[in-house]
Amino acid sequence: MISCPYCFAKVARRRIAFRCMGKSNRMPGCDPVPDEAMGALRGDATAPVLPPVFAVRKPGRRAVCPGCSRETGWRVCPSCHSRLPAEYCANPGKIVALVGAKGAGKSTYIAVLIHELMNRVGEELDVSLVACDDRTIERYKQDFARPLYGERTLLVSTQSAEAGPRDPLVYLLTRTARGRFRSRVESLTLVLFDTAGEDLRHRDMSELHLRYLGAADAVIFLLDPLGLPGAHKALEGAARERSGALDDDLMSDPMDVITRVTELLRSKDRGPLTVPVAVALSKIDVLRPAMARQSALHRARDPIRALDLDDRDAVHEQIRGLLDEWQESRIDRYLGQQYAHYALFGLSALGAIPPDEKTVSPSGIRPYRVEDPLLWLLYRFKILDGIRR
Ligand SMILES: Nc1nc2c(ncn2[C@@H]2O[C@H](COP(=O)(O)OP(=O)(O)OP(=O)(O)O)[C@@H](O)[C@H]2O)c(=O)[nH]1
Ligand SMILES: [Mg+2]
Ligand SMILES: [Zn+2]
Ligand SMILES: [Zn+2]
Repeated sequence: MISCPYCFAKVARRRIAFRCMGKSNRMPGCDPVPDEAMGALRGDATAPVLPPVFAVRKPGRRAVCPGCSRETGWRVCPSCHSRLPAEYCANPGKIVALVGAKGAGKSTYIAVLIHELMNRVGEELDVSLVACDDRTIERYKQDFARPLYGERTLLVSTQSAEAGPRDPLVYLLTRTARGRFRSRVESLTLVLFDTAGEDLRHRDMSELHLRYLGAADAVIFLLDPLGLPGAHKALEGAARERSGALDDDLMSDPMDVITRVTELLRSKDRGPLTVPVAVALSKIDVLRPAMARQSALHRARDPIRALDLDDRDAVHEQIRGLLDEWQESRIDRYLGQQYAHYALFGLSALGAIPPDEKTVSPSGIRPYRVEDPLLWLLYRFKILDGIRR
């Protein structure tokens, strides 16, 4: 069973479908037809016109089109007809749901996390990250990298999925684990879907979001300290001024998103939920330096090519302490009751408070501990070892 990374339908491997290659290079092939399933996913009024999709008895890598007898290797999801990347069919895929209130920093986090994995962190952990499809490359460039790293402007608020379809980012993550005697290569496909905070606040979340959460193998919650009233005193002056604006917006209550998403996950499960959840305080650069001094959070992680479990415990305890201090221990209590595996994190994607509403700090993007939640998830997925020292 795999989950389609585009429509999040569960697909049995024997139901993977194929699309005819169509006519090309004067080769005979089926004529293109309107693809209603694809049109429905994209929310377009007129369905795109593409060569037909067909099912086969035993889907392998290739199949012969019953219409034109031409061989094709274009595998698609039987529900939405999106192309399934070969790597996605071959490797276990993990769908990571990234959720949080509007403005919590989700899009910025994705932009910086991918950038870090492709550069510094990737090198440190011997991890390579490669986009599985062209749309991922295009989308990452256009919506994330170009504005943030190219133009040095902050990202715009993510549009509601109702306004138009948004494709997930699908990456193949490969890691070479160096053992004492031999090294082994492990791969998994990572599907990141950038939700709009706006879409998570409606009681009747869209069907796509429901399927998305239902298919999630892990959840990352981002909690904005600016949205936690108790955190006010701990904020840096500039951040304190700005956080006042959020108080009027009831929709920015971070706890709200957590309970809503948990209720949805619960519909399919009784007892503590087994899906691992990483709960991260985003934007920790807004906290006064005094807060962070002498703390676990302030120590940079040592590059050890594994998850440092002692460091993990220390950070978890420190965030728990902060929430407690801010009279937000209900968050931690609730998570403990609902989830069998949850872990608390603190991170900053930008590393500094933006000087205004539009631009990145002149000192540049200096992320801090952005990879921590993912490392913990890789550890839970058994791709990364955990060590105590
Ligand atoms: N200080 C600080 N501010 C941040 C950081 N990351 C994001 N922000 C601020 O938070 C704002 C919102 O960030 P986004 O990434 O767009 O938030 P989002 O969760 O994607 O919001 P929606 O798409 O509306 O749901 C940004 O414009 C920044 O001003 C950070 O690491 N530090
Ligand atoms: Mg966004
Ligand atoms: Zn699909
Ligand atoms: Zn054909």
